[in-house]
Amino acid sequence: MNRLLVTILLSSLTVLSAQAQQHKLWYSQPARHWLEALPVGNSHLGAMVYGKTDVEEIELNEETFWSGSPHNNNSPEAKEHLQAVRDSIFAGKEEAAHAILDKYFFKGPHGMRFLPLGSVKLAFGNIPVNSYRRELNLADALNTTTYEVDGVNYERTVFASQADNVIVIRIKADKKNALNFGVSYTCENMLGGGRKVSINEYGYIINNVEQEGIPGQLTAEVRVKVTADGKVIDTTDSMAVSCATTATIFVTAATNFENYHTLGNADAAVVKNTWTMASLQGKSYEQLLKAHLQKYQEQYSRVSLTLPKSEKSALETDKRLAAFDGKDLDFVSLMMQYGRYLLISSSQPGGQPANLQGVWNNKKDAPWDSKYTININAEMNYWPALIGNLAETQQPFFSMIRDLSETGTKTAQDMYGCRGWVAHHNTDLWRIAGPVDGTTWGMFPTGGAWLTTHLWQHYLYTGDKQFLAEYYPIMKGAADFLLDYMQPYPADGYIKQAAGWLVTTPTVSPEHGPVGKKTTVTAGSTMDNQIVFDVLSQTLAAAKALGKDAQCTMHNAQSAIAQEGAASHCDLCMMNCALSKLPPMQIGRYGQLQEWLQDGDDPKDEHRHISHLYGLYPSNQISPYTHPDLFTAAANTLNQRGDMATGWSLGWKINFWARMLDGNHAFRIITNMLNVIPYTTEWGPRGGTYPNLFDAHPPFQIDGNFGCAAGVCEMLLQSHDNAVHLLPALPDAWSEGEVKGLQARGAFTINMLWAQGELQQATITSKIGGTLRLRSNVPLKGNGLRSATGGCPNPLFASPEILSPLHSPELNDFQLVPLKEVFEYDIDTTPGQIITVSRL
Ligand code: FUC
Repeated sequence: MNRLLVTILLSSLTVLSAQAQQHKLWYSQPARHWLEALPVGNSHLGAMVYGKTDVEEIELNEETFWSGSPHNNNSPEAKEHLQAVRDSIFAGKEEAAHAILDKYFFKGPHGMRFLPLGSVKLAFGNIPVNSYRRELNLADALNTTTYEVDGVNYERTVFASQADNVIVIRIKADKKNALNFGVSYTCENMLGGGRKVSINEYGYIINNVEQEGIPGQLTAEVRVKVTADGKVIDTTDSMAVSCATTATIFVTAATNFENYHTLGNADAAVVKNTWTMASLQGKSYEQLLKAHLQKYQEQYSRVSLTLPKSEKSALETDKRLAAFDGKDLDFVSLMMQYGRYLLISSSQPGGQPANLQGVWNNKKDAPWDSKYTININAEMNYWPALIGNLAETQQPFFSMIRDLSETGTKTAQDMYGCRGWVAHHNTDLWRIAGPVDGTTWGMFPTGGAWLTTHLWQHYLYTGDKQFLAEYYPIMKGAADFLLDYMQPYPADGYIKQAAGWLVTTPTVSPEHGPVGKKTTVTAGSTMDNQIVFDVLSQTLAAAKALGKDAQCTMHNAQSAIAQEGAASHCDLCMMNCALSKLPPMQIGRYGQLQEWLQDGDDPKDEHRHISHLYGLYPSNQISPYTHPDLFTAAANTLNQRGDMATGWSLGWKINFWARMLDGNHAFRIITNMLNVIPYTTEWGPRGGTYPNLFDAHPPFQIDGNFGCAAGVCEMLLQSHDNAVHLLPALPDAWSEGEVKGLQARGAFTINMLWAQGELQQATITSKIGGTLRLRSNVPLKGNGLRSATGGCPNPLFASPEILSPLHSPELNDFQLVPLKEVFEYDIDTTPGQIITVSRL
């Protein structure tokens, strides 16, 4: 391309770049509904701000305020019926197995629920206002409401500080003494009224509730303190500000939760809040704001994405969403950054992981209890964390995995007599690991195993061996469970070609069953086989990286096949042996990747769970370069399932199409997701986006936001398949743009600039050194760059060898998906080195 043209394009991008950092959600009306209100949070606390001018409402959450108390939900009757279940499944009598499972395996409660924690209300009186605007600025995590009344301009700023664990509400008038309003707090389960703690400071005690026989034993306290430069009058349980010019309200909350098995005394919350409020003493508003900005921006500003705007970009956010026509590309980068904003705001070290609604829920009975669904949803929450340069947001998730490895050890023993640990398709604050809801959904013994793959991915992105050593026992515990739980498919079983394969059973392919069966219960679903492959091969690779593979000490796996193959009698040997006996992936009669051992897929079925493509994303078992047949089968499955779905399923499909290296299709799914769903639509089959840009399943479920954010990143950068692939799935419509700060496996930070649909320049920072293999759709030049030869030189982004797939004998016409030409280069790097490559 002409050098002058490139220079012009690049300088126009610089102008855009400054604007891109201005990502805001804004509206010219107060929120009428929670799904129009704007979220702020610091992981511990969440708040939804309505921006009302008569009675402002700030709805609160505290991340540990759930129903119930410590308990487990393991069925003591499961073990004695396990063999009967397995026998029925192998005999093709899955419905009979289903009945036994429902009767004996689902005895405990079905998980507790995440509870709302009331509202702070600010009463200003019912006066008409002018020049109204409310906004959430993603660059600084500040929510601002401004308006004018009788010539006085009012400004409210709300933020949730990570630095000080407090929600700060600052109200200012631009005329002296013009500020008059009342402050109160309400919550349904509040015990009595407020208690005056100190001057202009009240504490409100709220008890949690019992659920399914598990007594409520949590006590929360919400603390509200008001300061103002006018008068503050405090009555019995509320306060009023009068004749002020500036007022600041501080809100914090805590419970007596210590961890999943221990609660503090009932006054523990009061003690925590007193400590928080005391730590604010002597700090000015400006200091608090500065500390908030420092902590927040350090994470948020690591990544920027600049895509062109259109005339629609200037519309207020709900109208902009409704008008989305595929040209306002800045809206795509807004959605990506909103996902990062929501993750920063709902998941920080020391806190709880983001649940189905992050940390925001105003319903007494939230959909699916707003808990952790670990057959896709909780995992999806963390997809943007590594690639989107927010690795520390995973810490609460990793703590939950550690907790589950403890509770799940008992579940594995009590329910199945297996070593290691198991978790099924759901968990909650109390880290239940037994199955819930019934066989159709809950009989998923690989939920915990799936979680551990995130530990390995963290290692691949960082190369952090200390981290790997710390979590290795948890990975191995998941592998040990699988070794014991899996069974050899019997020679007289009803699926003939499966004889001898090592399979999980009972299990499900999440929430979906094959044609001709009235149940989801099965053996060796494709997703399970892929998860087992990952967990065993990742544990083996971790043992190798940590130098543990020389040890051969244990040889007590229960499963017959493992024993039979365990010639050298150690767990790692058994893992190797088990890997060779897993069912291979199979390509069925419609050219699809089979979801089950049998060819039971319906090409007209548009079910939201596409579990068998776990191997395509998030895993890396389906490569266009090493297995073009599987890659084609995955494309066929995706096309058969269609482009519409619930919110989270759309989020997954963006990532799937990115992995299919088809940016145009991925963008089509994003466009489908940017379909406005009115706040009145609480339930429905078709996903989209609510006016406050929360993902609509519907109902609101935050995983779609995170899936979308991860998907946009995955379209721009991939590093799972033997190379760091620059711009692997750029849509034709995104012809120019710039991204900074994305992370690749191997601990590389990548900045890229593109124009006319082609990469122009990439700047790569190597954090830990190592050989970088670059893959690009255009030829590249740069110092030290040489044409790639041989296998992937960097084990951190090398893909594993999988078993060769089997093809259905009925499949005749199978056209491989054509691939674009790619260019590959190697370059050796040292820690801290910055490399610049450009288009040749
Ligand atoms: C799974 C999904 C549902 C929903 C729920 C929280 O069960 O099938 O669509 O997302 O989790």
